[in-house]
Amino acid sequence: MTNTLRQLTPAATALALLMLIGFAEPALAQPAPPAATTNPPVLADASTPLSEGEITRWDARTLRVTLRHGEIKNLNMPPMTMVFRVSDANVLGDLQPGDKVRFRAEQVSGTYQVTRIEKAP
Ligand SMILES: [Cu+2]
Repeated sequence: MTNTLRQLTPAATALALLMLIGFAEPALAQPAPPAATTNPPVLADASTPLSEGEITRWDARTLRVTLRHGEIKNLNMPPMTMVFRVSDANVLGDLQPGDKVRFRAEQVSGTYQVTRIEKAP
């Protein structure tokens, strides 16, 4: 696609991008169930691997969870301890500090979010 765009005029490129955005939006919006708080975003589900970690802090009021995590391959992130956001307290369920977990983290509009987290077996 990059090669095709390069041959177009700037105006045509802009038009092509607008069309791409126009086509992409309904596809992104469609699979998201309105109130599904425990499900991860559909697009990331199949391809994004779970990472290992341990909850060190969880604040349901601010929706921030601190994880001591191993490598997060999809974010190209080495092991560290850091704070993630969650969209809803239900994402954590009854998990609490000290729990070893597996989780999926994504970068959502500039912030790191945990979109799925479960107790490690
Ligand atoms: Cu990190």
